[in-house]
Amino acid sequence: MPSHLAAKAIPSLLRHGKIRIAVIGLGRIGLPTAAVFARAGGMVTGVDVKKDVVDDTNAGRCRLSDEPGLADLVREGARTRNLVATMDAPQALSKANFAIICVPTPVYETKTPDYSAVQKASHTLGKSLGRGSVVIVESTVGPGVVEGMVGPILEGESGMKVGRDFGLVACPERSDPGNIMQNMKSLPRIIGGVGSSWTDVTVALYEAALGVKAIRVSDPKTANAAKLTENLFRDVNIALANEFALLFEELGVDTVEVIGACSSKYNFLAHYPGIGVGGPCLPANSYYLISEGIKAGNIPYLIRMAREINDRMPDHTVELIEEALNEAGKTVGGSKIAILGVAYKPNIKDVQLTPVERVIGKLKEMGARVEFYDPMFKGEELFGLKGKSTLEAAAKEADCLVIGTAHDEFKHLDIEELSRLVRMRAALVDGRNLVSPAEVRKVGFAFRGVGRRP
Ligand code: SAJ
Repeated sequence: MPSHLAAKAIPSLLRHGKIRIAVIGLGRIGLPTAAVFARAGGMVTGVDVKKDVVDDTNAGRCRLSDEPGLADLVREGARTRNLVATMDAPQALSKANFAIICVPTPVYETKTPDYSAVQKASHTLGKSLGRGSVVIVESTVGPGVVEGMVGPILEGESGMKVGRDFGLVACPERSDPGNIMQNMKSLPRIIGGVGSSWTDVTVALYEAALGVKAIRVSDPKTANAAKLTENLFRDVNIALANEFALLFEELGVDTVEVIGACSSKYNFLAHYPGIGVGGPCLPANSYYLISEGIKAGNIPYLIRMAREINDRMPDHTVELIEEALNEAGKTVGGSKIAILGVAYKPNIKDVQLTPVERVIGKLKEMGARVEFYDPMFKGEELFGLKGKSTLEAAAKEADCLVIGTAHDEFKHLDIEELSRLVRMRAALVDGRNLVSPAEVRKVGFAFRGVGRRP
């Protein structure tokens, strides 16, 4: 049975393999977390409901090929047996000093938070929770959800009391998908617990394992509020950039040129307009705060409006595609439209809530023959389409090229070569501010870009 560890003893206990850590959920956050704690000496048991993920981890294999540095760490963890994975949660959890919840928190169609995975993990954990252990929630949730939902479930299942018999702490993940290992080594973690002694041991654990000074905050809801604040700050600023883009297109002003000029001022933080905001985080996180706000009788208008603006951008991109094709003397219906990049952001293999999916769906509805090429999904089936294995194959005989993701491979497109591959006169629509409008027009394309001068 785990006992309440002293914070100052943590670094040496960790180094000497005396600390048992369970990580619930071995996805894009859980697997790197488990691997990093294992490297630091933790005896880590990863728990996942997917057998293939468990088997892969135990065999030292890692499918997150777009996370530099992770595969080596998983291999090392499996080789040393500091990292083992299981589907048998009670066995892993009953002996753990620390249990870290890293399960997804998407939103339902109704735009309300789906905390079902966190609830399920809390019920499972509560049944096996040992006195003196610490439950750490890394999943992103609304402020108050850890205290108000996770805590009561754990108490109900264990018969023990938060803060007296076991610890409950929020340490929301802050890692940038695609750069997670780098972030883990450099980004301070924000940690807030129910009761300072539990916060102490958690701060000691993360500082010892990650080697980065942690930021202590008063309680879990403050830690969760901080996580949402940094993500919603980004979402709202992207919405502002998108609003400028919609406006400047009408005024004949180039938004990218404007942002470039504004970036010369010390307190201007550049965000860019585009085809839309995707991923498991930004399109969902706002609704955690909106739902807590509504419960508290305060509706956050700006945050909600920002979501509406960002959610509008895929449709606006389809309007630009229609305009550009018309300028080329063609229509969407019957045209071959090649989408370059479907991932929700550059250089990662992830299409969760990607704005490109809605663009593809609308173009198909309008009768276009849609193809896509994405270096992260060569030849793979997505959105009812089979990805092309080369850029050239996708562009060949196309009536319109649409840039959906700013992958590195598209950073230096050979516009002249593309103009020879497509069925001229053709259109090129830039949804990620990647190409120079002048260069594209010079070789004969009809050009449109989000926020660019038409
Ligand atoms: N985007 C724009 N314009 C911009 C920046 C981004 O349209 O100026 C779009 C991207 O193309 C993408 C979406 O927004 O579709 C989200 O991009 P992102 O870079 O925010 O990537 P995420 O969602 O993978 O990661 C965010 C990060 N949050 C912040 O930077 C504040 C990451 O650090 C978080 O850990 C992550 O959310 C998370 O897990 O919450």
